[in-house]
Amino acid sequence: MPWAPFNGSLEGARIDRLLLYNLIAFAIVFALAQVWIIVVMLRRKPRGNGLPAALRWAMIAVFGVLYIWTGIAAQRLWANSQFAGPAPEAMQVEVTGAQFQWYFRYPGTDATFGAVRSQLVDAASGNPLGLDPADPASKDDVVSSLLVLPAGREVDLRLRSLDVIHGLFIPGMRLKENAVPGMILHVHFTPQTPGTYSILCSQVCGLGHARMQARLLVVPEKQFTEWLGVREHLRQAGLAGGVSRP
Ligand SMILES: [Cu+2]
Repeated sequence: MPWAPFNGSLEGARIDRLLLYNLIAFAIVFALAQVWIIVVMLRRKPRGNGLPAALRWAMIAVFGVLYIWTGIAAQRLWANSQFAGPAPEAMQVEVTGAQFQWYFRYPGTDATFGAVRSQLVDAASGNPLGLDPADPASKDDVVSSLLVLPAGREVDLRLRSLDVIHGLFIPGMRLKENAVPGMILHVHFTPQTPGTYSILCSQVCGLGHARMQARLLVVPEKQFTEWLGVREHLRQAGLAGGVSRP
């Protein structure tokens, strides 16, 4: 679709295709309905009992099938992506929405997210997520305001919110899921094409909602490993407390 943002994810092509089919199907229905309205208006006098019964039933059947197909196709696409679950080897990244900023957390070499405590949340002192220093698993967690992902690898995002409902929206990945306080929601996708993509908030979450934006950087695997390695090193050296700027 030429009017849609560039799609950089593996799953996006199927979503685009479904959107296009829906658009074509309903554009045809819309055009036929308009033609029919004009024909009826231009007819001088009513003829018989309107449409022949066979034609009427045929139209109902065609529209019925079309509506049911639309519903099933969309449901299958959504269910496949949501309920099938990510592959076990998918990369884990945590996304936290807060008024008015996105934070991205990588679990580090131990592959375990450290404990977070709401009492410890303090963005000014560099701990915006409230990482608990007493938990050994939190020592190597990397928190970034830039989402960097390797191309061609499936990512399992866990979404959290620190305050109100936010909506993680990455148009270039055809991805949208809410971040709800008190819940952890998962969404998975596979970024494919290296490049920079916009990350927005799709829920009106307060006065700063419009500037709640971030960037997704899709890079080759090697570059990603280097980037994460540097972040982990800085973190362990105590140079980057909670959050590291890109
Ligand atoms: Cu928001």
